[in-house]
Amino acid sequence: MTGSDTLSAYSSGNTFALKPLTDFRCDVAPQKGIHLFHFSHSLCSMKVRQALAENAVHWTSHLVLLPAYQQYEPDYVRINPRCVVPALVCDGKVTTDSANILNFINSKLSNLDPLQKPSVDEFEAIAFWLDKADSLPIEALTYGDNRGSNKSFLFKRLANGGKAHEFKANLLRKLVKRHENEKLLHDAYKSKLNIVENTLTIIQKSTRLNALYDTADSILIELETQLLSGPFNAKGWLASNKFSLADIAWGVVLYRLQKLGLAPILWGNRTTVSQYCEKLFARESFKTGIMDWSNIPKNIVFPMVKYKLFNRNKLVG
Ligand SMILES: N[C@@H](CCC(=O)N[C@@H](CS)C(=O)NCC(=O)O)C(=O)O
Repeated sequence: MTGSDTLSAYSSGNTFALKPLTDFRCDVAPQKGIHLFHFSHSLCSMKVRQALAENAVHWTSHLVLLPAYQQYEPDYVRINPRCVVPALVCDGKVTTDSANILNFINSKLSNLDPLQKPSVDEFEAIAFWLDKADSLPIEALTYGDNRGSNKSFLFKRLANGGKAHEFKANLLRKLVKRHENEKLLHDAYKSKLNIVENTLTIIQKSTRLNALYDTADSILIELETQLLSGPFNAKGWLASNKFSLADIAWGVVLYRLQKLGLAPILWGNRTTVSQYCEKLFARESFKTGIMDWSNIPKNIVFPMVKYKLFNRNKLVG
């Protein structure tokens, strides 16, 4: 097994995913203003919403309903060929990949006084920890199995032995064929199909899944070491005395691992990690970017009912 087998398919060390887009002109995207295509409960969307809140950026919301596979709708794939959320659009130009979007918001859209932000020479450390959070194989841990205790109902249902991924793979195979004459769509579906098939082989094989837990465990040990020896120990944050993008990425990742019931396994007796969580979850932008979107009936059930009533068999037909 290679190192990249135990990392997220979208982490910088992996070659499966299409390259992220940065401020890339797209005629079919909204041409004026700042727009976020996202899903309430998606981890990567959470990061971006928090970054927008943190940098006082006003934006327009476009929900992409993952349970309805709207991330595979041709209209959306023409904007984000990775077939995932989130995608950020600024005046008709698209930026994809959550870590890339976070950097874009920080450098191009921020309305913060530069003095409130970490200094330029902290950039490398911040990028390192941002990348680390991104490399955790959260998708496989979410869909893989139910070893976490007190896992929430939503996540218990998702870990169903790979059924959801088998369904996605079949849907993507159909889409590859259906759109063989439009290169952008054809290549996008093909690349996404590779990723889904690879994830499927991981979550259906306990030895590979065990290796993911080992990877997650060693990343959490690295995190604890940094918290104990870095700026957090002097009342700062993970990679700087000031709150940074690395803290946004880690807040969301630790929150998800907690929801998966994995806190006792991954950092049960590491109190510093728990203290870091408390500090992250108390941040005002965490409330705006994550908690304010956590209502399941409002953000998933009702939009899904509306979608099913008005778009029956649009994609999954
Ligand atoms: N970090 C990558 C991955 C994004 C990602 O995996 N998004 C998930 C939600 S957190 C998604 O859209 N999943 C739907 C799917 O894979 O079909 C990116 O931002 O492009």
